[in-house]
Amino acid sequence: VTQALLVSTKPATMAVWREELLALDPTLDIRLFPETGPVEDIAAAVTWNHPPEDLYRYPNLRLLISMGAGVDHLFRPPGPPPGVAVVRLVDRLLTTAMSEYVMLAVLRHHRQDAGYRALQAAGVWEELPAPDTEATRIGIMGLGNLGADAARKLAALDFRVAGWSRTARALPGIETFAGEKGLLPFLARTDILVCLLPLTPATEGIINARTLAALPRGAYVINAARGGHVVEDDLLAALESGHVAGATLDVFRTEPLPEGHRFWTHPKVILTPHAASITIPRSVAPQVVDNLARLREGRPLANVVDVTVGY
Ligand code: NDP
Ligand code: OXD
Repeated sequence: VTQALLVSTKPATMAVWREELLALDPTLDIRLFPETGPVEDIAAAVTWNHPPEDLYRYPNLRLLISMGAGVDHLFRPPGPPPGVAVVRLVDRLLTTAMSEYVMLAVLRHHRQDAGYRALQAAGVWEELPAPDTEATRIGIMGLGNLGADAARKLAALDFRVAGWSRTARALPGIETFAGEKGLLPFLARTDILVCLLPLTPATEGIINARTLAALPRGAYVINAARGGHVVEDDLLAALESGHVAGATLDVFRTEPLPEGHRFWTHPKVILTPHAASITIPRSVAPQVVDNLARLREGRPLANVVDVTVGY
């Protein structure tokens, strides 16, 4: 029987994926959406922001591979077809890039870059108060592949780092909090909040008026996870009142961020276009080919998503 792989993302990116996958396994039968051929042929799909209901058309689909670390795009209603396994990407380059993004945002805030740029623009020679690294408390929401790496690297810079996860985690040199019970104590000790959570029903809107109010006054917020984690009006209100000093945002409820959205021109917001960490097909193609071989040979899949919790 035919065991074809459906690839679906932006057209230009699909061609690159095909090339990288075929370079590793020339026997792969690859179909670029929407040119699927007979729907019965499709055994697996590697996708990004693919219309979720379309995946119900392939009666022999057994494996869904996210083209990113996040899988929320696969869980939009109606969600993945029942009985289809879901895997995601875990990649060293993706992790390194995310930690760089977080460190850049942390250091830019910590070293008062905006203040010094404004002084330079005004031609003013003046020093701002010296930052105290060991007294600066960073709190990372999500201690998974990305959060744990960022935590370790920020701790190596001598920041005081804590993390929050769903289940209890132990990481050397990092204070850890878990679950609903751990959330408010975690926020209360956090000067710089970093969100690296997956977007699930449990984390939707988790950065809201209640949680922002639990941060100390003058805290800074970095969201590089998903736009759905932030209640945008609540963050804007906290920036307005000065309770939150500023924010670095890579992800938004609507992407691209609509023209005229307040974040575009907000003096306390630094934004990037969902570019904190970009999947590089050449880097991740080996794990995709490996998972396809595991599927064919009936071996356990790698980087499996728990479809009952959505990450
Ligand atoms: P992981 O699945 O490895 O880690 C997720 C972490 O979040 C785990 O520590 C998990 O807890 C924790 N978590 C999940 N649900 C909850 C909850 N309800 N309460 C508290 N903690 C929770 O994911 P990654 O680190 O690989 O990626 C994280 C996210 O980053 C992705 O889902 C994606 O949305 C985003 N991302 C953004 C990119 C960008 O360019 N902006 C690029 C790549 C990813 P536990 O340890 O107990 O399981
Ligand atoms: C991802 C992303 O989840 O790019 O990998 O956002």
